[in-house]
Amino acid sequence: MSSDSSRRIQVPDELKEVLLQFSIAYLVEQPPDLIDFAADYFNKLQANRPIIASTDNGADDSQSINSQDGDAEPPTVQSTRRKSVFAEAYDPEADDDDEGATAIFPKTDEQRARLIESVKNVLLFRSLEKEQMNQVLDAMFERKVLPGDYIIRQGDDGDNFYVIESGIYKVYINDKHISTYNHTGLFGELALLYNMPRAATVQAETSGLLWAMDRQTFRRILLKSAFKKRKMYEELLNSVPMLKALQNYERMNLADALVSKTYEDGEQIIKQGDAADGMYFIEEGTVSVRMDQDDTEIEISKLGKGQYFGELALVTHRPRAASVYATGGVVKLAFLDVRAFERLLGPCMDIMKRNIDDYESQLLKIFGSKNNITDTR
Ligand code: 1OR
Ligand code: 1OR
Repeated sequence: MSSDSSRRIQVPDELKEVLLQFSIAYLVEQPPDLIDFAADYFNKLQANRPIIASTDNGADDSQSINSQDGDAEPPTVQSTRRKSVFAEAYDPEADDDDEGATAIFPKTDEQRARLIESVKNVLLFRSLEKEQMNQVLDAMFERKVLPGDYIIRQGDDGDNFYVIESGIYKVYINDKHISTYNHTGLFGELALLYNMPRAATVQAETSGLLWAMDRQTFRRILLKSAFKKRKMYEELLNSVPMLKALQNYERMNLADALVSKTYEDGEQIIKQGDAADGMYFIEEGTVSVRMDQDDTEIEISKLGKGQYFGELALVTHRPRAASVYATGGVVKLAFLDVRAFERLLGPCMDIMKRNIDDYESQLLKIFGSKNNITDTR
């Protein structure tokens, strides 16, 4: 969604989100004085910001570290419920878009393959379960555009949202060119997301191909599932002491990025020596951490609900230091892939590193020698 000059600078997602929401509020309300409006807007935003971390009992870092010890009690779920940021923008209970069946647009294999390629990098889709993803693919339809075509006009009601397969599209607000999409990206989500008139005009500069999804499907599948997911992971994320280092908004982004995985009793989750693709939070059940030692494996730790593992290899960029198995029944995990880990868990890095120092000293105790689990050279 960037113009040539803005593409060189990395804009943090949080900044984009806040500024976009502010811009929309400004555009919709059209107040006489921008600065007065901005001062008021951001004061309100600050006043309504959910209270986090510091008032919670036992939220200090030393407890976070101890809670990862095999013998420690799993941390309790906090009683102070934080309101999800998302809930303020969207309330699925109040959403009456739930009636009727979802449209299905039949596609050839070739079309479907192109569509999958186009939506591959859409963040909004990445966290969908397989079944929902198939619903989304079924519900999207192709739209060919010609140079000069208006796809969206500012002020209109929102009908569809679009993922770009090809073509160049220019975005105008009040007839002023503000950005350009170059053969990739998506647009038209704001009006559907916030139930507002179109915030901008989008016009095709070249011929191209878009994949569209109607408002109802968008809200039903994407919004509802994102909302449910945030609700579902809210408890887990609030129960992981390390994540208290995150802002509420950051924790919600984390919820969006998590993927649920289930393992049967005895099943291997991580294999020592493998390359790492992500880390895990334990939603339910217990896992056993084991290390190879003279042709056998010995258990070095047991972890339970609210604890995490698999972070070590991501932090040190080394192979997995240990194997991890589901024990004592079904284990439910929330998986965070390495890209999301790097994008979202920066604020927790210090705590994770201290915890890793703790592994080192345990290692020394158990094996009597330094096994170099964290040496990154
Ligand atoms: P929509 O449903 O409102 C117009 O229809 C679409 O243009 C909008 O969703 C976005 O997907 C897309 N502000 C608002 N809408 C934008 C912007 C934008 N850029 C792209 N769209 N910007 C803020 C300008 C003050 C530009 C941000 C780089
Ligand atoms: P990983 O990505 O290396 C295996 O994959 C995971 O097991 C590892 O991340 C940690 O999250 C987890 N030493 C090394 N890894 C451990 C340990 C551990 N405990 C859990 N993991 N020690 C146990 C300390 C109580 C020290 C070794 C004796």
